Amino acid sequence: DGLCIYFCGSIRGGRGDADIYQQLITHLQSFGKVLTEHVGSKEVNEKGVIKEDAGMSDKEIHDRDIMWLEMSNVVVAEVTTTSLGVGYELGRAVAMKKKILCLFRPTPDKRLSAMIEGAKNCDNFEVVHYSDVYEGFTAISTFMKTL
Ligand code: 6IA
Repeated sequence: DGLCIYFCGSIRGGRGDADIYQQLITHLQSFGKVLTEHVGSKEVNEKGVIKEDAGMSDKEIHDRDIMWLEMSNVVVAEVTTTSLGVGYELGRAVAMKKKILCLFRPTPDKRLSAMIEGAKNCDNFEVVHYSDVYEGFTAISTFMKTL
């Protein structure tokens, strides 16, 4: 149907979880259109873009992403790899009153920012801790049913 999904994941913050982003994006595509498919792309590393988006200035990237965020009905963020851009997108999405799901894979030496963990509420900001991508799929499916 016409559901627009904005997926957030680290780019310049580090591409260590890019494979997970790609799998979560593929799962999200069964619920609607993912506007930010490139976040999972193997063509993107923290230095830049090999193919797609090449030639876009940072201002063009920012303005297009904010436009997509405004168009979206739901925001799903993988927040395990710390990213300023993802944190910024989440803050903007809260201000736009979007429905938000954050997915975090805890490890003994890593805790999620209090500004994300603590933004959790019963209404439109959900934080789910998960351990493997299949649990991530389940969290997404459960969240999508609440829309
Ligand atoms: O601070 P980060 O780069 O980790 O921010 C990542 C977040 O910002 C993602 O959720 C994206 O939605 C957005 N973002 C950051 N860079 C880009 C980009 N190209 N294209 C689209 N969205 C982006 C930048 C490529 C660059 C590495 C040259």
